[in-house]
Amino acid sequence: MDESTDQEPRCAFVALIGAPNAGKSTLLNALVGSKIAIVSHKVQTTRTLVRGITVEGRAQLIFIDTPGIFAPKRRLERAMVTTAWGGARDADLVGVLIDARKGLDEEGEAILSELADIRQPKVLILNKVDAADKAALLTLAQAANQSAAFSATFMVSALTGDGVPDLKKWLTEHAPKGPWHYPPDQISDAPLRSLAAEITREKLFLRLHQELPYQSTVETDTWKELKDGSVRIEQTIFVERDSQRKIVLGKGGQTIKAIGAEARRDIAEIAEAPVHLFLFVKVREGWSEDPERYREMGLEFPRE
Ligand SMILES: Nc1nc2c(ncn2[C@@H]2O[C@H](COP(=O)(O)OP(=O)(O)OP(=O)(O)O)[C@@H](O)[C@H]2O)c(=O)[nH]1
Ligand SMILES: [Mg+2]
Repeated sequence: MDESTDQEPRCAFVALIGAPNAGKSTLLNALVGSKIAIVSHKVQTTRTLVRGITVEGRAQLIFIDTPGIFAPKRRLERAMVTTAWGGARDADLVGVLIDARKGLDEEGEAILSELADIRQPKVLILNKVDAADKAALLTLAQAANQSAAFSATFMVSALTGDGVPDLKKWLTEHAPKGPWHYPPDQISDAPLRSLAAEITREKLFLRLHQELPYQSTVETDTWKELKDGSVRIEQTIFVERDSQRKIVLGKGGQTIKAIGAEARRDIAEIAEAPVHLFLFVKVREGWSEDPERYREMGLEFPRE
C-alpha cells in the first residue's frame, strides 16, 4: 500500500444486522473487547441502536448493534425493526449476521431479499461456528451469497472470538478515509445512566420468563456521586400489570433482590465505583403505547 495514503485516518460506521438472537450484541462486545451491549438467550433483547467504538491501527470503527429484524406485530416491535434498518442505511459498511447453527430460514431469507435496497458494501457473517455443523457452513455461505451481493464472507464465533480479528481487519481496510468521530479512548457513546438501565434490563431478561421481559422496561431516575466515591443509583422497572409487578418482586422480594445484586455488580464495573442500587417496580398500563417511554429508549414512536 502507498505509504502516504496509509497515514491518513479512517473512520467507519459499521452496522450489525440480522435476525433476533443471531449474536449481534455478542459480536459487538467481542469486536470492541468490552461489554457494551446486553445479551440474552431470548429473542428481541436489543431494542435500540447501541454503539461500540474501537480503534484499529489508523482506523476508528464504530459498530452499531441493532435490534433483530423480524416480522413485527406490536408497536414496540415495529419501532425496533424500523430502527434496525435505519441503522443499516446510515452506516458505511454493513455486517449481516446469520446464526450458522440455525441456517437460513424464512426470517433470514426475508432479510437477505431486502438487502438489495442497501447500497453500502455488505459482508456476510456466519456466526456461532463453534456450535454449527462444519460441513454445512460452505453450503450456507453459497446459498446466502446467491440471495444477496456480499463483498466478503466471514465465519466467526462471537462467543469464542474465533474469526473476529479477520473480520475486523477487513473492515479496517475498507473503512473510508476521514477523521475519527470520537476521542481515541472512547468505547461507547451511551451515557452511563442508559448503560446502567440496559444492564438491569438484561438481568430481567435472564431471570423472567415468557412475556414478562417484553412487557417491561427500565429507566435510570437518579445517578448521584457521593462524597465517599460511591454512586447512588435509582431505577424504575415499568411493567404493564400488577400481577407482573408481583412476579418481578418475587416471594418476599427475592426476585428483585437477586436482579438488583446482579445488576449492581455489573454497573459497578462500568461506573468504576462502588454502587448502591435502588430498584422500584411501577405498574404503568400501556407503557408500550406511550411516546415518552420510546423517547427514553431512543426509539421513534411509530404512529400506528
Ligand atoms: N454458541 C454460540 N452462541 C452464541 C454466539 N454468539 C452469540 N451466542 C449466543 O446467542 C444468544 C443471543 O445472543 P445475542 O448477542 O443477544 O443476539 P442478538 O442478535 O443481539 O439478539 P437480539 O438483540 O435479540 O436481536 C446468546 O445466548 C449468546 O450467548 C456464538 O458465537 N456461539
Ligand atoms: Mg442484541
